[in-house]
Amino acid sequence: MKMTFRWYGEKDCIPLSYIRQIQGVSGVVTAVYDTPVGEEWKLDDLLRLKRLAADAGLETEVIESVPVHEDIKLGKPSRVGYTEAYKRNIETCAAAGVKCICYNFMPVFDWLRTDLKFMHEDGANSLRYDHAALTALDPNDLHLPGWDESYSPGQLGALLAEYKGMTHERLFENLVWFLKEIIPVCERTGVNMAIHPDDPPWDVFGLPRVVSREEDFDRIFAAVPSERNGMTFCTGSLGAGRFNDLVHMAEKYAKRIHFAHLRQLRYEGDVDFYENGHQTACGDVDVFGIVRALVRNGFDGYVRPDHGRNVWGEDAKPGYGLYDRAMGACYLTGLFEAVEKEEK
Ligand code: DNO
Repeated sequence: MKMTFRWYGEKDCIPLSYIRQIQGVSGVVTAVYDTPVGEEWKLDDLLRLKRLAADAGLETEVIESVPVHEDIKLGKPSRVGYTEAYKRNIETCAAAGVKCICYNFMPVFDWLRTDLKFMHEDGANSLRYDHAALTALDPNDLHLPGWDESYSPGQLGALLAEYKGMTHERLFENLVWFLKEIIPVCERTGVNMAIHPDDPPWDVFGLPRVVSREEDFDRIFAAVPSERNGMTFCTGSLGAGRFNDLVHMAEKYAKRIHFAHLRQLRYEGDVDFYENGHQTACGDVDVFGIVRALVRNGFDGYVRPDHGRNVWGEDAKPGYGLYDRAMGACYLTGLFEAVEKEEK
C-alpha cells in the first residue's frame, strides 16, 4: 500500500512542502489541468509536475484523472480520434513514470452535491447531498469545484440534448468499446486503469450511470478481463448506495483495486447523506472493516484520504482542505499498520 494525497497542481492553495510533512504520505495524485478534455497532454507538463513533487520529496505515480471525452461516452464516430489521443496520453503518463490512472465514465457530470458547506454542530463544515434539492437544480447551469469539465453553459445544454435517449445498455457498450481499445496499451506500458464509481451511484437528471454497483463491476471485468482493467474503490461514492456491501466488495475485488479513495459518510434518510471525518465511528462506512478486507485479500494499490471537512477555520476547496485530509491520512495509515501487523 502506498498512501498518497491529492494535489491540484500549482494552483492548489496547499503547498507540496505541507503535504510532505504528513508522515506516511509517499506521493501526490495530480493531473495536467489546463489541457482541454480529449486533447493530448504534453510530456513536459507531466515531467514538470513530477519534478516539483520530487523536489518536495514526493512521488507522482497516480494520475486523477485523464478525463474521457463525452463523444466516447456517447459512442459518436469521433470517439475514434479521441480514443487515439487517450491512448497517447496513457503512453505519455507511462513515460513520466505513472503507474495508475483514475478516470470515470459518468455522462456530463462528475460528482454531485447540493451543499458545499454543510455546517456541523462542532463548527466544521462538509459536503452534503440532498436528493430533493438536487432534482430542483437546473442541470443546464451546474458547475462544481474540482470537475474535469471543459464546457460553457451553452455547450452544456447541447451536450445534455445529445444524451436524450441514451440507455444504460448503450452507455455500457460504449465503455466496453473504449476499454477494449485502451487496455492493450496498458498491458504494453504497465499502467493500471482504475475506473472511478459514479458519485452518487444512481442516475441523475435522466442521465444513465453504469458504474454504480457490484453487478456493474462484475460486468466490466468480465467484458475486459485483463487485470490492468481495475477500479478506484471510492467508499464515499459506492457507500452512498445503501445497496452496496463495501466490506464484501473490498474482499472480492482487492486485487482489482488499484486505487482506494477512503472516506466517511453519514446517512440521512434513504438517499441523502453528508460527509464527515474519516474515522469509522464518524459515519456509516465501516472504514476499519474495509481496510481489514483489503489487507487480508492482497490489496497492493494506492490509497488516498478523500473528501475531508473544513476544520480549524480553513476555507479550502470543498472536500479538499489540508487539515482534515491530513488527519484522515494519519488515521488510515494507522489502520493499515495495525491490520498488516496483526496479519503477519
Ligand atoms: C471528487 C473526485 C472525483 C474523481 C473523478 C475521477 O472529489 O473523487 O472528481 O476525481 O470522478 O475521474
